[in-house]
Amino acid sequence: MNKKGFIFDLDGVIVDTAKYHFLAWKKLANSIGIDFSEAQNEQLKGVSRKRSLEKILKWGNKSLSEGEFKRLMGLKNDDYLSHINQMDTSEILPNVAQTLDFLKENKQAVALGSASKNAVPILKKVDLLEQFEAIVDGNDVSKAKPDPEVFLIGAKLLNKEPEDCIVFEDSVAGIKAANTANMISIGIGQKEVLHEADYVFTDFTEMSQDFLKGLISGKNKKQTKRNVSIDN
Ligand code: B16
Ligand code: MG
Repeated sequence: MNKKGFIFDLDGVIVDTAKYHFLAWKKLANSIGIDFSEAQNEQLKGVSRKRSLEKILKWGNKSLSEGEFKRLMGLKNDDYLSHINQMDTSEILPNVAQTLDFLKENKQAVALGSASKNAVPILKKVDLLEQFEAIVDGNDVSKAKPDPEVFLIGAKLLNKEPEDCIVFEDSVAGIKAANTANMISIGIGQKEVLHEADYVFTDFTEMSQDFLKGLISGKNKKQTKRNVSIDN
C-alpha cells in the first residue's frame, strides 16, 4: 500500500480549542473597549497570536505601544491557558482518535501542523502526543498561515513530497496554505466558509474509511477545477 503524509491542524480539527481562543480574545478585546463578531472571529482561526491581536486592534481602530501589545498578548494567553488546563480526552473531536488509529493501522505518516505555540501541552492534555511522527507548531515557523511554511516543514519531517500530503484544516488561512503547498486540502467545517478546499466535511464522523483509503491509494486527488471563473 502507498504511504502518504497526513498533516492535521490542531485547533478546530483535533480539539475544539477555537471556542477558548474566542472567549479569551473577546474578554481581552472588551477590556480595551473593542468588540467583534463570530464572523470576524473566523478570520482569527489559524492565524498567529500576534497577527490576531493586530487584526483586533485594527477592527477597533486602536494602536498600542510595543510593551502594551506584548502585555496584552500575555494576558490573553494566560486566560486561554486557564481553559486549556481543564481539558481532558473527552474534548477530542468526534472520530478523530479513530481516524488517527486507522491511519496508523494502514502505516501512514502522520504529522501535526499548527499555528499554536501551545500545541504540545494541548496534545499531552488529550493524550494524543504519541500519535504524531512529527510536530510542527507556532514555535517552529517564521511565517504564519496562509503561508505554507508550517505544512512544508511537516512534509519534510515526514520525508514526503508536498503532492503526497493531505492536510486537514478548519481555517480559511490554513486551506490557503495547504493549496499553496500543492497538498490535498480537506476542510473540516462549513462548505460556505471553506469553499477553497478540495473536499469539505462537517467533521470526521462524515468521512468514511473508503474516502481515507481513496486518499491513500491516490484515487481521491487534488481538485484542479477550483477557482475557475466562467466567462459568459
Ligand atoms: P497560540 P491551529 C491556531 O491553531 C488557532 O487556530 C488560532 O486561533 C491561534 O491564534 C493560533 O493557533 C495561535 O495559538 O496563541 O496558542 O499560539 O488552528 O493552527 O492549530
Ligand atoms: Mg485550526
